[in-house]
Amino acid sequence: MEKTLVLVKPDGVQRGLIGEVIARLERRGLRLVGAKFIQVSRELAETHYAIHKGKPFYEGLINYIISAPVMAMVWEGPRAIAAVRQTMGATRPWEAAPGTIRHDFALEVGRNLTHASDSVENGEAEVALWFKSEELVSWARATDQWIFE
Ligand code: IDP
Ligand code: MG
Repeated sequence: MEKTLVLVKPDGVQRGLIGEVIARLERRGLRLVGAKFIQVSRELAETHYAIHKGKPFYEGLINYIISAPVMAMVWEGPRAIAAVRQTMGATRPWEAAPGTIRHDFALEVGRNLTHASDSVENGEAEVALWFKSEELVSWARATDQWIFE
């Protein structure tokens, strides 16, 4: 089963949208396996966003992600990476499809509310970066048989 790292970034936390994001992922059928509310260190932010180092928006991105607490979560399900990216919407909110989180709640790329892993490989690396294995819960949900084929 694929796992993906999901962050409700500081703007989502400040705007009271943690519950909205969780509700949409739950409703989609994804299964929560880990969650923690944390203040991100600059070191973790820089490791997480290392791929963007050198880009014009990099410094702003790091300062954004450490500016207030984030809700970090791991969700799993069949094709969870693609499913969560789809529910989040495109990186640039003005390009995000109606009905997606970024379309429905955001206007600016630097205030786009959420992070979600973009590949199975990155999902595994990001989950390992943000969570210790003992912080992840392996569980069977009562509704699994009605959601997972
Ligand atoms: P993603 O979050 O949809 O995976 P990435 O391209 O990986 O998008 O970029 C990481 C984050 O960096 C974005 O979510 C957004 O917050 C920020 N970002 C990306 N491009 C820009 C930009 O052009 N200006 C400002 N911030 C940006
Ligand atoms: Mg990305």
